This record gives sequence, structure tokens and C-alpha cells, in this order.
Amino acid sequence: MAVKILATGDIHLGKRSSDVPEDAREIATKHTWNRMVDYAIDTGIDAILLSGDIVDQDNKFFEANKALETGCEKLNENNIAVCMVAGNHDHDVLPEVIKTRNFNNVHLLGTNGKWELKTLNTQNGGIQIAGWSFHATYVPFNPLTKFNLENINPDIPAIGLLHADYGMISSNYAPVQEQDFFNKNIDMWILGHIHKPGLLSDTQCKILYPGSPHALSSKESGKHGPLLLTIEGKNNITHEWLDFSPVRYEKLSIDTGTPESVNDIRSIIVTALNKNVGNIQKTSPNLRYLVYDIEITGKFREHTLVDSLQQEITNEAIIEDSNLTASVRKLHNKLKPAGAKLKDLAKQSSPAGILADTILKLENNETSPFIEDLMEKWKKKQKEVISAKTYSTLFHDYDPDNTDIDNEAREYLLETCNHTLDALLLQTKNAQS
Ligand SMILES: [Mn+2]
Repeated sequence: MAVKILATGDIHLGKRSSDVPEDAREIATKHTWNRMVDYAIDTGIDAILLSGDIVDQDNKFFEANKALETGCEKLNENNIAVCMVAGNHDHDVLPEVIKTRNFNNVHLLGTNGKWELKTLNTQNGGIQIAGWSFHATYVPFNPLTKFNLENINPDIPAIGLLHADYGMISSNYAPVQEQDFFNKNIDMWILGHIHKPGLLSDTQCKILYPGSPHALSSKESGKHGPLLLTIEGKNNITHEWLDFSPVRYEKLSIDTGTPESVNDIRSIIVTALNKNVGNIQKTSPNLRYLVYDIEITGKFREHTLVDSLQQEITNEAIIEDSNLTASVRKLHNKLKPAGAKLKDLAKQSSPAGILADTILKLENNETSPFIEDLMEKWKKKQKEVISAKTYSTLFHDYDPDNTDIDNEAREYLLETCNHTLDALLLQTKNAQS
């Protein structure tokens, strides 16, 4: 029989998904943790592996601790082993939780800055788990340079657990690179820290980010859930992602063509949304909330009219049935002014000409002193807003390390330039007529 394992990281127990109704029970990350525990018991999983940031020490501490403790208790009673390492968000609290109850089957590996190896003898075969835990919020060095486990049995499958910033030369969160994982006698590495799931390498050994099993914000788009590993032997470990997150964030780009009216745009959006929701529902029947970031492209006469549509569409749920609520978090207006010949306009030195030139440059990822100046101003303002006490609750999830600020600035500028050019051309037209 094969050894079956559930692996995940970054559950951030205590947190809730953003941009969904506050009162919904499923939006708390403990919901997905509980589901993992039940799934493990119901389907005969041999072990659960957790790669750090399981608990979020800044959020609902007691809820988080209780959920982890109750889950571990159930797993322990059912003889399902749990191996975990700590990350930057739970280096403090994880050892506390583990110490208080001291379950036989629950192991926190690699505390005190030392790599640790644990052999699990499951009823379906033995596996070795190597792990290293964060001991502080910041780990500005590569923990793999300290890897010194020499007692790994080369005949038994071995899995490594590490919270780390993959592909980085320098980082405050354990910078590691592909080759650092090689020649360690480990068959598969399960990493934590980055919430986007993915297979990072499959050359010498498999390296994976399971990602957050419960999508927390629009930055974590697409399918999210724990990894199911099936281990038939050292060179035969397969993985698949289970679709567990009750919340899913999606990005959707809709080409509206050359719509005649705002009503046209609205109906094109609703049709596209319905189709997309239908497709996702087919593969994810347990999904409860679907939150969209939509961008619309095409050519339209009166840009300003789209403002009210933006408000309207983001204000209420678009689809709401007993199982699923679909809503739009943001509608990015990427419509271009209809009738404006940007290349011709860009040759003029008029305000409209400067705007047209700026739009073309932003679209082609080029820059100019004007764009640089605007970007600097935008970034400065953005910083002020984010650090302002008044807005602190709005930005408590804001992670500057995980935000492409230049890209955000450019997108904002492009939208605003199109908007302004459209208004300007409309004014000129009205003045002439
Ligand atoms: Mn982390």
C-alpha cells in the first residue's frame, strides 16, 4: 500500500478571507483546517505535514490555538502523525501550543536552529521527515547551508519541510535557491511562506510550494487547497492539489469590443461572468464564495459613464444561490477612448497630446520623465495612505514584500490617463459643436 500524506503551509489560523461577507462561517481559515483533519480521518491519510505559518500570532490568538489544538487532538486519537516546522508568523506560538498538550503523534521539527529528522512508521510504510523551524520573525540567512543530517536512510522516502523564500539571494525570510536543495538525500521538499501554489523544480528532487490551502485575498487567485501526496517508493511520489478553499479569487479579462452604451457593457460583463462561474462550479462544487477582479477592454465613447457601472457592479452580489455567491471586488476600466487616434494625438504638445503619448508609453512598458514623476508622486501618496492610522484596518493585510508597487502605479496611471483623455476629448468636441 502507498503512504498517503496531506501537506500544506500558511494556513494562518485566526485569519479570514477578505472581500467576502464578514459573518460567513466558512471564511475563517480554521474551516479549511478542520476540513483537512476530517478528510485525513475519513480517507485514511497516514500523516499531515505543515510547512510553517500555521498559526497567525497577530490574529485571533485563542481561536487559532484552539483550532490547532483540537485538530491535533483528533489526529492524535486516530493515529495520524503530524510533522510541522514554524514560520515567521508562528515561531513564537507554535512551540507553546505543541508543548502544552505534548501529543505522541505531533512533532515540531528543527527548533533551536538545528535540522531534525523524524522517521514515521505508518501502517503503509516508513517515511522520513526532515525539518527546520524559524526561531525569530526574521531569518535573513539560508538555513540549507546549515543542513547537516547524515543519518538519512537512503532506502526510505524522505521529505523536507522548510519555511523559506524560494529563488531569492537575499530576503528576511530564509532566502534559498534551487541548487541549495540538491544532494541532501531528500526526495521531495515542501516549502512554506509563498501563498501561491506551484511545483518549483523537478530536476534532482521535487520542490513545491503547497500554497495557502484557504485563499485569503485577491492576491491568492485560482484554486487553493492542501497537497495530497501518494508515496509508492523513493522515486515514486506523486502529488495533486485538493480543491478545499471555500473562497476563490479570480481575475477575468473581458473584451467588450465596441459597445454602444453602458447597458451593452453591463450585459457583456454579466454574460461573461455567468459563463465563468458555471465553468468553475463544475470543477469546484464545494465553493461558497467567488470573488472577481474584472478588467474590461475595448473602445468606448464616454468613459465617465463607466464610473457608475463600476460602483453598481461592485456593490452587490452578481450571482447568489444557496450554494454560491459570486461578486466583483474591482472593475478595472481599461477601455480606450473611441475615435481617438492616439499615435496622431501623441505628436501634439497639447494636454491631450501629452496624455496620448503617456498612454502609449505606459501600454508599451516604456517610461518618460513625466511618467517617472507621476509614479514617484503616486508611490509617495500610496505610502502615506497605507501608513495613516485612519486607514490601518483597511491595510492590515498589506504586505509590501508581496506587492508589485511599480506595476500597481502604472496600472493606476494608465486608467487615469485614459479616463482624463476621454473627458478632455469630450469637452473639446462639445466646445466645437
Ligand atoms: Mn511566512
